[in-house]
Amino acid sequence: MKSFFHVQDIGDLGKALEEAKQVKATPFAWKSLGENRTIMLVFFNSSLRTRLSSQKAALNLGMNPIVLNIGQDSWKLETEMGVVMDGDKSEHLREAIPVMTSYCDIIGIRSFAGLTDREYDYNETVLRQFLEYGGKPVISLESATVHPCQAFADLITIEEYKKKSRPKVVMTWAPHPKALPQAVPNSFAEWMNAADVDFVITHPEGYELDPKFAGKARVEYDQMKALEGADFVYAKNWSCPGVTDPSGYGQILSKDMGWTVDDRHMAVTNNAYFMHCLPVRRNMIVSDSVIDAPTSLVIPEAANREVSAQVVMKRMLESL
Ligand code: AN0
Ligand code: CP
Repeated sequence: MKSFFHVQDIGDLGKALEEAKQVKATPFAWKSLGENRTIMLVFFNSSLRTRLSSQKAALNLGMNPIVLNIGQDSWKLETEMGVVMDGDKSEHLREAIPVMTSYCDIIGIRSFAGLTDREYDYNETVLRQFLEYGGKPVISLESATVHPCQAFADLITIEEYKKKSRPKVVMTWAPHPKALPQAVPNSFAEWMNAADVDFVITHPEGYELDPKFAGKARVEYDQMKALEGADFVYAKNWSCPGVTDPSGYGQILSKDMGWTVDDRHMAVTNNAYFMHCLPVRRNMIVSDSVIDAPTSLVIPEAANREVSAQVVMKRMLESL
């Protein structure tokens, strides 16, 4: 595997889930696979789960992880080509990338959407440069438009907890005070469309996801109607994807607290499990009562980030 951005990169989902089960049961069984191998984990943005689960997954495989926080540990990096570098950025990505990849076998990058230039973000401009100038396998640790390690962990979690072969999974938009990227909902939609689930997306008008990710998923604008009979409720905020109105890209269109997932919403579901990728703002995205209920999966879901990361790194090591 040369890159891990999209669901297609993992191949057959049934096989990937089976491998995830094995990795979870015997995490240290491939300890020699990563011997004398190094993974570099590069963070342009904050992280708790991704940095820790990726380091742990690498250690399980016997690999050496190196973590770099851009701008804090390193020089500030310029990411756009052709600019006069007379500002606060001391080094260009064009040099920094081949330097970083000269010290590692695999590289993972967290680089959030800027949410100002839709084309720049949706072309995955930063990640593409790592592919082009790095020459090493690249893992998106949430880039401008995707968060595949999260979506894979979400699918593993659904597989573990589902009570019927084809559960109803509802992804609902929820309010947030700051404009957030679409990477998490984009990837979740992409992975659910590829999985054997009855998938429904609900959000206020204007929040339509890019068709590349929403695919054939059913969109229901009435949140309560969407949630009826759900087996899994996946909450997430995202800013305007700019599909229907490109000028709205990255904007907050609604702060309607009626969309906060609470007991009233969960009451119409099929005693659904609650999921969120974390970090979550309590009583904005979800009520204390719902996230603290026994049906909340947020902790096992986060724990599965170690499993999804390990399967991806294992596949990459096997193809080096
Ligand atoms: C980020 C996002 O919504 O993309 C990271 C989620 C994993 N969330 C925040 O910045 C709060
Ligand atoms: N879910 C997730 O990616 O969390 P972090 O931003 O803390 O890594």
